[in-house]
Amino acid sequence: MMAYFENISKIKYEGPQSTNALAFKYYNPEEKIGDRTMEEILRFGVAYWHTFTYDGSDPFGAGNMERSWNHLTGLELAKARVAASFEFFEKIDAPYFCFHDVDVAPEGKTLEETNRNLDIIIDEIEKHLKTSKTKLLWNTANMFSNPRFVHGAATSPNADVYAFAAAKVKKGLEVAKRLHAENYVFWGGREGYETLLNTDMKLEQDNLARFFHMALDYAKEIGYEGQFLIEPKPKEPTKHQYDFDVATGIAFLRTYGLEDKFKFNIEANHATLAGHTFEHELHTARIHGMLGSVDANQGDPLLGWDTDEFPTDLYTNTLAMYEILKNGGLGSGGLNFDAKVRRGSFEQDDLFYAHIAGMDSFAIALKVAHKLLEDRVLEDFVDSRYDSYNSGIGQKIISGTTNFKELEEYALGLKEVKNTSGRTEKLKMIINQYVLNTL
Ligand code: XUL
Ligand code: CO
Repeated sequence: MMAYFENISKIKYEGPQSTNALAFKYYNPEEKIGDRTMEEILRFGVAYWHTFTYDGSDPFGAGNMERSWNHLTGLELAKARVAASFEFFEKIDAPYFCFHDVDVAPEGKTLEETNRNLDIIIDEIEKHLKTSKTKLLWNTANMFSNPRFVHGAATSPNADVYAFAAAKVKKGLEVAKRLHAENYVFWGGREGYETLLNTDMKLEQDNLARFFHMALDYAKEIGYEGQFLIEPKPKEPTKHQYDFDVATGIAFLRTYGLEDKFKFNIEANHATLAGHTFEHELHTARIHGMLGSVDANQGDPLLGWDTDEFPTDLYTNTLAMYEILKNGGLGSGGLNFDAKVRRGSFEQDDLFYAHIAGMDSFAIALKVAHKLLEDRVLEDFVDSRYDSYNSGIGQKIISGTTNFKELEEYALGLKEVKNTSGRTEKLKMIINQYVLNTL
């Protein structure tokens, strides 16, 4: 069998003192953090599109990624990428991967031809899955790249496009069932609007909900039991996307009676595009019991678009892992690196450095977050901050046994209202100490 990464052997854990750039310094899959191993908690996934399909092109320049499969085209290229991907998964020790339909197989001129191509490649993937430890975290349908989706897919004003989108998701669910995908993702790439001057927002949102209901019905019909996930993003490519953020997504799901069937796939860079922190989105999903999976990446504060960088910010990752641990883990979800190497990092080895950087960063974050939780650093502070609700008038508010009249009477009887400090800086200081001292 041809080796696509022949100069790289399996990446091993060598510990924090190692100077080998092609080794894990902190990610030790077997190491136990609490009662589970790092591998079990982190559930890393490789994003097929960024790692095997992305060619480095941007709006100002052509593709420049040096890849050992670049000389191939069509189905031969698609097959080579599958072989390369499983070699990569084994060498980087990734338990999961994710893909869009068009990442793995070339689109044909017709839907039949596209599906035929997909079947050929899914056969290949299925063969590899039988012998590989790597599993499919999720798959999805790309309903934003092809020009037919210019006005959206399930929110298109054109019913023919809607039908086309349905056909793609139908096929996607069949693939998910066949490959035992643990989740199925909906990211609404162009499900939104450019201007209200030409948009019937109510009809578009109703149609999107109808689409989700039909997807659920079909999954039930074929016996696919993976978790359905919505991946919020506020904008890009569309000016305003309907799945703006987790809170908007929850409102949408509840409006249309879908809230029990969906959870969220939360992407760090989408959170920041929405004007939130990564942890805000994770937290919001968590407190509503809807934290499903994570697209682990980071944006660039100086740029402000979806740069999809590998997540190396220890502070942010720590606060993300804190939410994930408080959630009891990710269930059927994982940490999918929806991240790409920078255009300047065009050599093939950079794919390994990038994943090692992301995996080590999250391993550190996991350790720090675990220790923070073990020591109840934030828990105890937050508990004491809300202590006024444990007795007296606070307890009455919580138990719903008071009213405005009684509260007014209580307020009139107060001599002074005394607040205490929120201690933001003190808490940040302590977190820094944990980041530096935990390892
Ligand atoms: C785009 C994005 C997608 C989804 C899957 O910003 O994140 O790649 O993760 O469609
Ligand atoms: Co994503």
